[in-house]
Amino acid sequence: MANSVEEKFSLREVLDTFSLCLSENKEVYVQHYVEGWRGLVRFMNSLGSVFSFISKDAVNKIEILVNFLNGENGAHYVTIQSMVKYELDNELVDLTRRDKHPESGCRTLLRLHRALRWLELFLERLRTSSEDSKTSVMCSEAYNESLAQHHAWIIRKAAGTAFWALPGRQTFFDVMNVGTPEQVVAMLGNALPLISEVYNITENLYAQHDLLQLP
Ligand code: 1PZ
Repeated sequence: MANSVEEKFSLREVLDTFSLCLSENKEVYVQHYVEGWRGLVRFMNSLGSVFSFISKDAVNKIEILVNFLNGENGAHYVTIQSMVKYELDNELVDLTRRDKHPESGCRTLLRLHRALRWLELFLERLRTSSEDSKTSVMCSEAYNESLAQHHAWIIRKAAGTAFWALPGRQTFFDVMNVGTPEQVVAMLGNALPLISEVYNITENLYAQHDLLQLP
């Protein structure tokens, strides 16, 4: 009862997962990246069922990547760098329109990568927020600066509606299960630079190969 696994769940552990993403030579491990996302989805689900259309899409993308990782060419999917090289060298990426490879690892990961930017912007707002700040406002501002630019009107509309259902700042902190607001702020201060680093490395890699607009 009281000490179920659910209750021990803490956003600290989830964000820690992102710190495992980087190899010594700054490559990004797909497995830890995907695990980080699984944790975020678990967190989002605990906020209520209004978010299920968002988490379903994230889960679907996670599964696509896990299938590549566990598939016969899994060795090429160990890092984002090796995945990009393998898929490009073998023409496994639809570059201009979705066609033979509508669910490549590269385009799938790009969707999560864009969402990671939303996360970074949102958590930074949360970190620097005051008691009377509104989570729905922080969330939609972060969304408009990032993901929204890649979403069709109908999705933006649905996302905007879901944001209104976000719990207030204090409840949000409670669900994060990290401790006092001061501890949340400290935890975010530690986690954010790591998330940005993972984001920036991926962004540069995709930019280098001209993959930032994959259909
Ligand atoms: C805590 C509050 C959660 C707010 C999350 C903010 C993000 C809103 C995103 C709305 C996405 C809606 C559903 C599906 C969208 C897909 O069309 C796109 C593009 O994929 P394609 O159609 O090209 O295959 N999918 C995405 O952009 C990936 C979205 C993943 C969002 C994960 C959010 C995780 C939040 C963690 C919470 C801490």
